[in-house]
Amino acid sequence: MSDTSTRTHHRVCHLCEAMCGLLIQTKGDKVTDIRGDKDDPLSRGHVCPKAVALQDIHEDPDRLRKPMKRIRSAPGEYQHVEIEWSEALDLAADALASTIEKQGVDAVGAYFGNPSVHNYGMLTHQRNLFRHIRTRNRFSATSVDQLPHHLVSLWCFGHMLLHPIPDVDRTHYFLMLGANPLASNGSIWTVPDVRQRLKDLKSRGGKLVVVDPRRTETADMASEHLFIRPGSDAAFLLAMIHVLFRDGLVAPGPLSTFTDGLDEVAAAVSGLSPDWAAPLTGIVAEDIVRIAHELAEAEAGICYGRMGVSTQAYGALCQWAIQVINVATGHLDKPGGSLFTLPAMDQVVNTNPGGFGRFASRGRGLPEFNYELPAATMVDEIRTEGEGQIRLMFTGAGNPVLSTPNGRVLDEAFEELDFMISVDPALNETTRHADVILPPTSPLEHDHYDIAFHNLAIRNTARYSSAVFEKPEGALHDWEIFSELGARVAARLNLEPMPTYPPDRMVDAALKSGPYGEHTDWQLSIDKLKAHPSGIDLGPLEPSCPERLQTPAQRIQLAIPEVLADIRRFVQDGNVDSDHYRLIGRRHVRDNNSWMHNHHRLMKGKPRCQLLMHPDDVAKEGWRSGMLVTIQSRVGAIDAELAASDEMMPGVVSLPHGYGHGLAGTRGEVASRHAGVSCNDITDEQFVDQLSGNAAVNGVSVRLSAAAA
Ligand SMILES: Nc1nc2c(c(=O)[nH]1)N[C@H]1C(S)=C(S)[C@@H](COP(=O)(O)OP(=O)(O)OC[C@H]3O[C@@H](n4cnc5c(=O)[nH]c(N)nc54)[C@H](O)[C@@H]3O)O[C@H]1N2
Ligand SMILES: Nc1nc2c(c(=O)[nH]1)N[C@H]1C(S)=C(S)[C@@H](COP(=O)(O)OP(=O)(O)OC[C@H]3O[C@@H](n4cnc5c(=O)[nH]c(N)nc54)[C@H](O)[C@@H]3O)O[C@H]1N2
Ligand code: SF4
Ligand SMILES: [Mo]
Repeated sequence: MSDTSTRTHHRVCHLCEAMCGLLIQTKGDKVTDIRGDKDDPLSRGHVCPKAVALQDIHEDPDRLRKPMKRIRSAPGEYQHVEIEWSEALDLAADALASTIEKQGVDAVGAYFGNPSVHNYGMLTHQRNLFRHIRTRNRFSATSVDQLPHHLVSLWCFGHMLLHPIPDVDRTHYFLMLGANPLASNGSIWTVPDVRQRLKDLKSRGGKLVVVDPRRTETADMASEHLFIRPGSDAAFLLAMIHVLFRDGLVAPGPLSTFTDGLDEVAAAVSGLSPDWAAPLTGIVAEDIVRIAHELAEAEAGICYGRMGVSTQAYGALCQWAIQVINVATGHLDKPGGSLFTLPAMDQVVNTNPGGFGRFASRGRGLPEFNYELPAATMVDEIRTEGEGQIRLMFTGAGNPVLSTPNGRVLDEAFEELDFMISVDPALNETTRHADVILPPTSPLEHDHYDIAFHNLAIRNTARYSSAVFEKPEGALHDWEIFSELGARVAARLNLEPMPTYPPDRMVDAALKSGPYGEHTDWQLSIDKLKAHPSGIDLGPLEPSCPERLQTPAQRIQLAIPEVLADIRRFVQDGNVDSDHYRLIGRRHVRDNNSWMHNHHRLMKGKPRCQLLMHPDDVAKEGWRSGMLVTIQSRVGAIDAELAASDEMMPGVVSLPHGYGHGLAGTRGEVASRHAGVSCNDITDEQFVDQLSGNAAVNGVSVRLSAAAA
């Protein structure tokens, strides 16, 4: 007889970076309630509206439960049919092995999406397959997102994962650019209940200043909001640095004993005054001077920038300038400033520091980072003939057709491949091209430890979640799919297979040997975390430099030659073209990139896939809200419904990404009723941050016209 008792499970929400603690109530095999866990030392009971989607994902009738094989149903027409696991794994392994044998390892391309970082089995076990496939054609969502952060952390602090984390609970002044944590719940900054924390900052007399081309939900609650012309943040930040030097505000304090390069930085910005920056940014010189003074003079202050300043034409330059400001003002490595974490499973010690530019892409010569090429050039590597051309594509937890620039062309290119394999629970815009889809268990059917995001959290805590439901018979976890496939490929290529341990055993070993492990009073282990299911508080972030730095001499390096050269590129470029509109993105608290539009509870309410435009611009064009406009870029055109909004900076329009559902061969009943259009059909794969290769999905130059009836 099946178990119908009511139980309460402790669980971490893995959907975004905030890692909220949950209490999930179940009766038999049904979820009956999901709420915040007040005893979680990090999230203190907070949840956002997406938490309930854990149930919706689990129960989604469109979620794949068995592997799918694509068959031709008529000339040019395909359909996916269910097959058994053994057949699916053999099919995938045969294709991988024969591609490698016939065309070489670089003929295999791989793309990993954002949820792969939220899934600990995927993080630990990708290697079980890819150690046999050391292809140069690796891509991921990193290069449509936070690549500039990694590059700057590698250059300045010596490790791509050593990111300064805003200590919001103890700060007095917070300068935030290109981030909207009230919608995103924070990024490269694990900060559950960010709204309350920002409110608290204001009520203790502190100041929040938001710089964004849109008056976002976060800007709305800020002490001050400044519109900035998309893509011009580098001018604002460089002029701030100029003011710090000019007005004698540079005071690194204890950092000065282990910081190199401030003099070179001073020389590089000597001509870049606020008067130079004002016409580029749209921010008056007096404001730039005042904000530089306010931040420098604050007892503890933060300069932080995220997506909006990372996925733009000068993303790496912006992220570098932000860290220069934190160092120059002495706010780095100080309570109330930005500090490095010391997580229980320390990725900075456990992973390689990263590397840059060791090889370049064949097609466009874009640099690798951490053995990955920029996603913006994936299509070139599929289409450029010759040695190293991708013939087989592997995707894991990604939807690049909707999430990478010029996705429409990528959609076509996937159809030109010899073979495609996707590890994904969805039959979506990307996986519809796959010859084999391998769907993992649902999140509630496996355990979880957040390997990635404890490294980015505002407090050091540790929390392990057991599976809520047992794994259905015959199903495989993500990590098992990688192990099974790895073993099969190894057998076919006569290679040594990798030994397989479940991820909890790997995490257990890392916890025991980590900074709170066996040699400390904490004695952290998986067993200890199981005995504390709401998590263990390991304390606030502490100053940790220079010891924490991973640069060869444990010194902060600011004079990065590549960046100094990029300043000259920026100054020459100027980045003003006033007769076009600039397109930027937008997130909503009930969206999660492209993959959570199939859940009714998240899709209720006003339509979201609208083009926001300032009312003066709407009037100038002689248009009105509700009409369809055509948005045309270099690569293509889409039509979207117009909505006038004084949230927008004049000259700038905003459309969310992740829409464009309902394509032939996909499965998603609710999503196709809220299909929308994909803004990445018009973002430009040639428009990248030239320094890092990161896609510039913000600040795209577009022309608008009334759509034909
Ligand atoms: N224009 C524009 N484009 C953008 C952005 C933007 O702001 N504007 N944002 C960019 C950013 S920050 C990111 S991170 C990328 C995201 O880009 P991607 O990661 O490529 O896309 P997602 O929409 O997150 O797709 C996630 C996929 O993972 C699957 N999935 C979910 N959970 C699991 C799991 O546990 N296991 C497996 N195997 N699969 C799973 C889902 O079904 C879905 O197919 O998009 C980028 N693209
Ligand atoms: N609800 C929800 N939460 C999410 C996600 C989601 O899709 N939905 N995605 C998750 C992921 S993968 C990520 S990476 C994070 C992202 O987290 P955030 O970076 O906080 O995300 P956004 O809301 O995209 O904020 C980017 C902001 O940059 C602004 N912007 C655009 N161009 C420019 C510019 O040129 N200069 C400046 N200064 N600002 C600019 C935009 O108006 C926007 O407000 O969110 C995560 N959380
Ligand atoms: S903020 Fe929402 S989506 Fe993010 S972890 Fe918390 S409940 Fe989950
Ligand atoms: Mo992201």
